[in-house]
Amino acid sequence: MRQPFRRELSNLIERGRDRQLRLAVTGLSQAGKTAFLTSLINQLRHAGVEAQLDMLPAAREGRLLGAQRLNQPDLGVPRFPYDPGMAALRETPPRWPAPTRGISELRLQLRYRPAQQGWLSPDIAHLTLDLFDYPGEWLLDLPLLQHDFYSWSQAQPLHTGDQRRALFSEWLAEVETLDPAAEADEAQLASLAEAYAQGLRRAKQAGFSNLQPGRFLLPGELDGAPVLQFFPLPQLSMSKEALDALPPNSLYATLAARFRYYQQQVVRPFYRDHFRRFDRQIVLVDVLGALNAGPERFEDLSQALGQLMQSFDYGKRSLLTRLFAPRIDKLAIAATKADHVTPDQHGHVVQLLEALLAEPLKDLRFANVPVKALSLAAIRATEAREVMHNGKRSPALRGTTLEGEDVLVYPGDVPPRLPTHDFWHQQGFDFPSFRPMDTPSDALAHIRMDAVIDWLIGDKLV
Ligand SMILES: Nc1nc2c(ncn2[C@@H]2O[C@H](COP(=O)(O)OP(=O)(O)O)[C@@H](O)[C@H]2O)c(=O)[nH]1
Ligand SMILES: [Mg+2]
Repeated sequence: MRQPFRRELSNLIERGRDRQLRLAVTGLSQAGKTAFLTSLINQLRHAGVEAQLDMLPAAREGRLLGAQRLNQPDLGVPRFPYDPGMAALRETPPRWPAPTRGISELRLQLRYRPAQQGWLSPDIAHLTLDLFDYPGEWLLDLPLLQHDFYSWSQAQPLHTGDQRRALFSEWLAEVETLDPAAEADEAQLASLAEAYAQGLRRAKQAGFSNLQPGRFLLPGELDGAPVLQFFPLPQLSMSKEALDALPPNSLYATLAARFRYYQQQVVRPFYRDHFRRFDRQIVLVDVLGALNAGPERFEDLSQALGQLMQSFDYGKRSLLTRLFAPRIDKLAIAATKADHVTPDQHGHVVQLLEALLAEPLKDLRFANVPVKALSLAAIRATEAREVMHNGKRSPALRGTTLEGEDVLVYPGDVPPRLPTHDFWHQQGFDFPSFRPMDTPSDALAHIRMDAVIDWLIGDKLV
């Protein structure tokens, strides 16, 4: 075959099989997933005209023509509420998109002009992007699939950290008097399960992340169902063998059976239907929020993310593995809400993110999966300014707080490493939550959405 022809043909095959991309937007509750998806859709829809996407070559070169919503493949799942989210952002005063309470999907078709025009390549090509959104609380159920009831009970961080232990103290005191071999008392199980759920809700309120089971926080359609009436048994004094041999009506066996049911009937279908098949992934982390919340919660977030990333299948893929065993072959990890700090701190934010995810990053590097770490603001709520301070220029942020107060602040220095004891005690970190800015143009203001879009899908738009 002649060289040019062969190249054309291989381009064509390449495009043909990569027309579709499933992007996993992962992050714990409040990480910024819904804001990210809203901004992603918004930027791509306005790519040709108003969106500021200079870091994305297809947009910069004017080849990205825009994006259209298509009917999604799964008719049983609600559509991602993009229009309501945009409407909230355009209200006076603007509001953040409403928190996610269930699963939703969106299929976006991008139209672009291939960079190299040849007699075999089409004038206009398409890339279909499948996106879905879900409550972050449910994501932490994925690590629960790797456990049985015994190991799960032991893995729950109920005794680590003073603040966390305090939130569960009453429940712990009662659970520690239970005899695993005693006959299960339904009413007692129901009330202890409710008390455990309350502990999880309080811990969530207090900013903790590593909270399982996720449906206890946001039950969805399972509200009040007996499948949610279990809890871990910490500090078991009997051996696993002895526990496994207990009769089915014993307390231990009853809780273990409910745990298995939850795993098989709630978590596994969620994983199978939504998390098994992904091509690319972005992990969103509210690093700055964790820094604001203090050392115990910062460590808790690190634990939760480490566990979580073991639930995904990473690795290079060939045409065959793509067809039969899809894998995530490229990944971005992003510190969200970067507009909470001044631009000179963004480098440190990324270093801190890398330190927080050091363990999972090591595994990814070992698996030879390309990963990019960056900081971004999906929907920028502040403007970077400079103020004169003691005769020197220094950076500052201007924004409006959620309460409607206009402020000019310097939120603090971000440590480039995991914060030390001294950092927490001397320096700390403090910033307000901002209200979104008015959006005069169609495209939302952002920080580095273009860089992240380029990393995640740019290679498919050539
Ligand atoms: N300043 C700022 N705040 C953000 C940004 N993205 C999200 N937030 C804030 O974080 C909250 C949670 O975001 P959301 O997308 O709902 O998180 P999710 O739970 O992961 O879907 C929002 O209500 C905003 O207050 C951002 O880019 N900039
Ligand atoms: Mg959400």
